[in-house]
Amino acid sequence: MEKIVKQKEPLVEHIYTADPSAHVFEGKIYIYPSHDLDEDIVSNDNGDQYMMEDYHILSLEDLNSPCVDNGEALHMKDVPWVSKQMWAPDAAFKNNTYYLYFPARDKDGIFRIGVASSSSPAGPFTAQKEPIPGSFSIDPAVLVDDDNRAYIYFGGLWGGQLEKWQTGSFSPDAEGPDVSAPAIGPRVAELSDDMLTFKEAPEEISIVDEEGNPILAGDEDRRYFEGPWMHKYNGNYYLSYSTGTTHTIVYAVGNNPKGPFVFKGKILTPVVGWTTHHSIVQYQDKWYLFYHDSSLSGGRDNKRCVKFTELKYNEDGTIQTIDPYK
Ligand code: FUB
Repeated sequence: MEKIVKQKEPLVEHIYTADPSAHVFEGKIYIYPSHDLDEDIVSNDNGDQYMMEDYHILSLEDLNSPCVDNGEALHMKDVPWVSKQMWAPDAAFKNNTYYLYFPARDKDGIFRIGVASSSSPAGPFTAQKEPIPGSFSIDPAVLVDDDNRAYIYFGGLWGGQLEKWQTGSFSPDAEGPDVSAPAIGPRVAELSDDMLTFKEAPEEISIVDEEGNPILAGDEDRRYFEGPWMHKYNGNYYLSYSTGTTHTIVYAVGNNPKGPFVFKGKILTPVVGWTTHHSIVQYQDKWYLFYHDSSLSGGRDNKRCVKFTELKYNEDGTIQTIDPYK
């Protein structure tokens, strides 16, 4: 049954959804979420409970319309290199084409990032036969900048395997740095003009405090964990992300798409469920935060639901912290 979606309520209830990447395409709001399976799987630190197999793209004609599920847009059976776990995707528009970027484990169990394309923002999408060469880890987010150059941000700790790439190649037993060492940063690479490959080797992003000191690995209230998002506000680049173990969405600001970014504060306090994952989008003259929680399943980590709420800036460009339950 269709219902008008209210702020801080699940966008859809007929399937479990998570990791919403929202964009305004062709005047509508399109949401690119993960699709959680309705299965009871015991949670562990490797993320084995997140066994997603396909993507359904949601859309809102406007903020007073029912949310539409546009059906299956891509399934892992149609992506030859994928073995399992199609995690948090994002989408971008360039070259008159819509691109879907998605992480998944390859046949060796290593997370890679794939790309698929479509003439419609709702799909269906056709995937490239191989992952993006040189890609690794999870949670791609793409910014097409005002000069039409596109950047992909990605990376996630623990099940997302980012610790295992510190030397530049995959070390299956590698662990994170000492708590007193700089935290591992997310990665950024400019995309090639055809949006299908990296134009350059990915670089590690530096997130620093107001004094310019790197955020340390033991600073779990501020260090990067997963789920990067990049948006621009008043000409500045806002990198926002999940702190994982402390369950908040935070942000850092810079004047270059590759950073460095200065840590600023908290956008979203903890939600029901272990993971927190978001996107930020301008629609007409307001800004919105899309996020998820596990309220629809009564708190099951791997059965989440996508929601949205208005996001407000202060006059100095800082973002007002949102409590998802007030
Ligand atoms: O949905 C699977 C994983 O959980 C995502 O890739 C992470 O960001 C976390 O939300």
